[in-house]
Amino acid sequence: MIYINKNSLKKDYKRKFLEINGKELEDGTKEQQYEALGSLIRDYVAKEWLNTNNKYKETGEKQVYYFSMEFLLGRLLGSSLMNLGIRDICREALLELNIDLDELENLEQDQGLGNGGLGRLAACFLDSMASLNIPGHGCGIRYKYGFFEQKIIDGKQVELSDNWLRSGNVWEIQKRDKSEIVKFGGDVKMETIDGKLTFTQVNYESILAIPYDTPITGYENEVVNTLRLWSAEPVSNEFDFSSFSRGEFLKAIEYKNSVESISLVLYPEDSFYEGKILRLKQQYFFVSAGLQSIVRHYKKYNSNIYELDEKISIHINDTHPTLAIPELMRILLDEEKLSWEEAWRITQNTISYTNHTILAEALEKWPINMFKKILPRIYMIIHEINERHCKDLWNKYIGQWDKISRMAIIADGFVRMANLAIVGSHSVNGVAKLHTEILKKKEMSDFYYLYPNKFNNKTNGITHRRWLLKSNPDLANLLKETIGEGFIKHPMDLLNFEKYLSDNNVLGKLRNIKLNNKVKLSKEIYGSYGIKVDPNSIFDVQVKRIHAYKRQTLNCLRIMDLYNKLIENPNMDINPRTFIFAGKAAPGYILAKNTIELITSIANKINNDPIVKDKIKVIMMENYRVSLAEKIIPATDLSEQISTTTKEASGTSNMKFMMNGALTIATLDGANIEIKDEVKEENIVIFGLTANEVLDYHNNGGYSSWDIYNSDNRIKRIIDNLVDGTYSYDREKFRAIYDSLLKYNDEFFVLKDFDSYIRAQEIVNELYGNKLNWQRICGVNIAHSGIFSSDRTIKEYATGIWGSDVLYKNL
Ligand code: 26Q
Repeated sequence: MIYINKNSLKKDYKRKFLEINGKELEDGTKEQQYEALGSLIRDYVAKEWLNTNNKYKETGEKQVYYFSMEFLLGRLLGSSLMNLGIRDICREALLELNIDLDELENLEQDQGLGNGGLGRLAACFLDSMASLNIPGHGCGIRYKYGFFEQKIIDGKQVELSDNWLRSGNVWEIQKRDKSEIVKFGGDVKMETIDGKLTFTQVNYESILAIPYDTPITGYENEVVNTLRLWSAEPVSNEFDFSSFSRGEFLKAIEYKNSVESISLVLYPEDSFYEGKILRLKQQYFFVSAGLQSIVRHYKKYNSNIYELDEKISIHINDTHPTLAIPELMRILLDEEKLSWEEAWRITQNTISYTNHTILAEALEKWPINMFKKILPRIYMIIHEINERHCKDLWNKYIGQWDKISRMAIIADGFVRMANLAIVGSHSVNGVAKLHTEILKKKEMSDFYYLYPNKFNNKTNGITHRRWLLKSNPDLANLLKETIGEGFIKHPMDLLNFEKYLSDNNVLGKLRNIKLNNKVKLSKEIYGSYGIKVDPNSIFDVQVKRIHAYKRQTLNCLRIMDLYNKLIENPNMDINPRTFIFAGKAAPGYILAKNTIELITSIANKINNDPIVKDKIKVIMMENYRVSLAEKIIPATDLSEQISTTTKEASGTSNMKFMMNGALTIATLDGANIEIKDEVKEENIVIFGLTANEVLDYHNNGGYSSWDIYNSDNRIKRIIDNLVDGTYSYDREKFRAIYDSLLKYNDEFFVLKDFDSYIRAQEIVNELYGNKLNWQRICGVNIAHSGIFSSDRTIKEYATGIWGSDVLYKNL
């Protein structure tokens, strides 16, 4: 909370503008006006930031560090202003200067240092930790290029680099004096000093890690935590031009580039693992820099290294930062000279791990030879961890070699990161109830029976500050008018909204708010793609990464089916629908890219067909990212959460949609199950195979997509449409999708779930016909969304994993 009035803000802003640009505000470009406002806000934050850090030093309270390869923050201007409690007066002040705040906010480049769910979850968690007065900070990589920018050209995805730092970043502060050295390669020298075996890395390559800190403001509570992102540089950046022959100079430049490549670009794959050397270097780079700086800071204010685990929690976001385990061991053993037993106790107590996927193809494992060469000392430590772990297993599971080899950390020529993460941490959690059950009973069952107490569930959440207050201000205002402002600090209070759902006046307002949001999105769509959509049609939305398991194909097939039906019977009575898609495909994921082409081809056909044009439209919006999600989600009537059951660990957009008053059509997968339990069956539309049915097919076989194709005419027709020229002159264009469904027996049960999906969509159509009831359902969804605030999730992490004292101020 910043105490400032409109006039001083105006004065400060003009002064700031002049200081940066050397000219008057009126003479500046919009970009300059944005930059000056951002810098001013960061100045305002600076004092609270310092105070927060000083307070943490004084109280010596436990600090949480969230280690993640990805932080998908999106834009910061609007949310910072909101958290500081000055967005309204800032809007007024700027208006008096003839500047539109929304316009400036829209100029900000998204900070897109993440792929999707996992990266956005990290961002929501930072927001919740700061807002709940929890001393929790982020640690990651300052990629020069974030997640690629997607263009759709001739119906195909084209990737452009995301040069997000091009015009600078007003939010970050470079802290060169807090740099760390990270060591790669070389050999390990073993010698006995004073009777003790010691290990020293020699002939290594040093890389300089420079931290850039971004303030993370809490909501109106004067807390400012830190997101620290590391950038790689050569240790010495100085070239002595005169002493370099031309060849040496070029070599020096090449060297500089190879070092900087470590923090150059975010890998755009989110569910497929490839053992790339550079990715391993990225992982060690930020983990080592982060841990060194944490331990250095700790030692400055604490004399007893043995109490490190009482003062610090390190949480690893999936296995990507698992090297934190051997790196902390290295620091404690080689630098602090602790015994193995003490170092291991501290490491295990300090580290906790979240799993975000059960897709086998996403499990990280590194070839031993590559690993040893890049991280020789770290490999030795993992080897020792594995030896001790396997010895325990031998004693416990006598003769059960299969089980022991499944549980080993090093086996078959690979280092298995998930096994290391489980063994080296005190807590392993899944991200929704079903997901955690699958981890315990199936994927990680060997470990669950060995360490039952390590495993726990923490159902994901989203910050209602960004995803309701900021992205849907009209809805937030209606809630304030009805139930009061309490829900902002206590999102469970949203339940009080249920009382108002018998009031037709409130339902009418809900309807108008949604319609308004739809009108805004329609304008955006018209502006970007020249396509007119009807704001009174059902906005039926699937926005997320493009992946076979998320089944955008199922969505496409039912649109194709509906189109066939409308062509046959143009007078069919349906509520008009606008099908909206958005999402990026990993650049190397051919089938996903093919799916985008299918969507755009369907759009092309349908949007240009006069027979159906008033009934259905299909839109593929380009370059899905946080700031676009903030526009689409509040304008959505129907949220498509149609993954193959068991495959989506949780999903988080499902929560954002319900919070914004959309109806969900869903399989019983991930957090959809918990959403259903909250809103009750009559306020969500469920279809498809259950988890047990899917697991049963996996275990026992018995599914044939051919049989379905041959026995259902609708399905036969649309599958044939993929290759009969209906959607492309090039009949081979969708062959890969066709083959995945028939030749490869439809791994994700698209055809199996088709009929039940169509029937579910018919129910949606009927529900929409009764306007008041539809609004009531949307209201129930809003009222029950409080439990999916990441504030609830973070409280559970704080009390259940990091140590309840982390939260003591709020208890
Ligand atoms: C791993 C190795 C090499 C290259 C890339 C990766 C990689 C990168 C990102 C693997 C996975 C990811 C991201 C995964 C992800 O976003 N998972 C999602 O996490 C959400 C938050 O928990 C869940 O809601 C989603 O269900 C889950 O898919």
